[in-house]
Amino acid sequence: MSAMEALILQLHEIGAVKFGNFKLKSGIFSPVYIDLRLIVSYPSLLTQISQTLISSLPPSATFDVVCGVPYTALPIATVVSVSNGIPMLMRRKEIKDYGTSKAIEGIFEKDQTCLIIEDLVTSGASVLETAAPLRAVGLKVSDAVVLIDRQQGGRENLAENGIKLHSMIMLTDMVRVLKEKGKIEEEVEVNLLKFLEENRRVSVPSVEKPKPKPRVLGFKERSELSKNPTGKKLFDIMLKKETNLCLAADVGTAAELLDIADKVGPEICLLKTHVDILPDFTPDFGSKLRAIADKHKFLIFEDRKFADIGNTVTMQYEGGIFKILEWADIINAHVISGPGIVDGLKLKGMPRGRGLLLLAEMSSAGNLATGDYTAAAVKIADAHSDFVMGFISVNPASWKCGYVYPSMIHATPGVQMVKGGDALGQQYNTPHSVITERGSDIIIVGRGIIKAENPAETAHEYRVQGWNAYLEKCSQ
Ligand code: 5BU
Repeated sequence: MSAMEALILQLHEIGAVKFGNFKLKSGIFSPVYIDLRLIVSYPSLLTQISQTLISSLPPSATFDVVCGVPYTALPIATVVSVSNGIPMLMRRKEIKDYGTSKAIEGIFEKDQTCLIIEDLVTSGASVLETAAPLRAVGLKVSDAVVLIDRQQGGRENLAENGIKLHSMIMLTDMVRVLKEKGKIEEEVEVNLLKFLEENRRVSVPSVEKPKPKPRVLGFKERSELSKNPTGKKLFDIMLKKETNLCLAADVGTAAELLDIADKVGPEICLLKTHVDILPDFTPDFGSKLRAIADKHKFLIFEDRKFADIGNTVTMQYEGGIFKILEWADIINAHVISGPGIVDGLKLKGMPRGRGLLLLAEMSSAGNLATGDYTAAAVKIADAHSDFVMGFISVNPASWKCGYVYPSMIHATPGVQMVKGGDALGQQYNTPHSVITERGSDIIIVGRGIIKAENPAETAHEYRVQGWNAYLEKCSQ
């Protein structure tokens, strides 16, 4: 009996392979269910699996570190690491909002190659979820090894994302061996082969091609369409610097803000401020930030979220302690008070060539900027396209009315390397999803960068992800 046959029989023996009618994570019903979580209770089996996994790899699959897909493959990866003396990394499913906020735990060097270890692959989605943060921190991911391949498109979906899948056991082999050894009836085998035939490819949401959209215009063409000078300028900066990253510089003091602006400046097209959170704000803050912005060629966006009637916002924009009009290229406003707010802000901003982003959507859970409200914001923007340069948006690709506005810039907050949220309702999507599937132009990243150990390096990673996603979108 071969090692593979022995392994299949043992897995069947411990009840890790069950036959019946089971609903899978992808929603489809399957005549077989494989639960490899049980293997932690069988140390010698776990050791055997871990050893065979590594020895089954072809010589072309070279790597420096291994990373198991959480959670079932973690013990497998640990045993592989320990018994072969290969360092391991761990991917967090949820990123902490305190401490270092790392998605990847462990020590590695940029450009090292990481082998992903997985227990079971159906569509390959879980492997891709682990590959994304590994790649985001600069690791190369070209191979993944799996104990059981359900043969439902995982190999193809991973190949499309540059990952070669090596599998120890194919589901068809497993069924054949169990049938040969008299563990299952012929009817079960026939049933299963029929199921596999009908479910050859389970798609992965993140690698699914977006639905056909009108041709995607690039920033160059869109800059020509923009009627607002700051909108044009922002398109041009994005193109020239090859970045669609906006830093949300929510740091504790003005001094820290100026410091991070200088460090992260080369990576960004836009720096977003909340000037009213700075305890050491002084009247020269604007000119100091402007000097840094000019040095690194980025624009300044004060996320003031004006919401009052037209007459009041003119005073809030120009006056008070902050004198936002003096130094912010871009401001934003809610449309809750109606179009008069745009008229008010325009009165002050237009003569200075400033630009306005309307809040068409928000990133926080349960927010009310949806449906008709979003449509109303788009309508107001359309009527004031000389001053309104774009939107704060979350999913403009889903707008029935808005996505057709290539002259408008769509900027999205709530972005981190891994989908998730914070304890106070913030919701995060990944740069790739925001730019490609959700149809935005700019990723706005705050804590993902400012809480990182090295904000400039991390900003660079976000920039690469955001820009590559833009290029991918344009090439479709
Ligand atoms: P974060 O640390 O990446 O969660 O910061 C997000 C920033 O974007 C923060 O400054 C918010 O005030 C801002 N923001 C947002 O998160 N969601 C929204 O809908 C809008 C702004 Br509008």
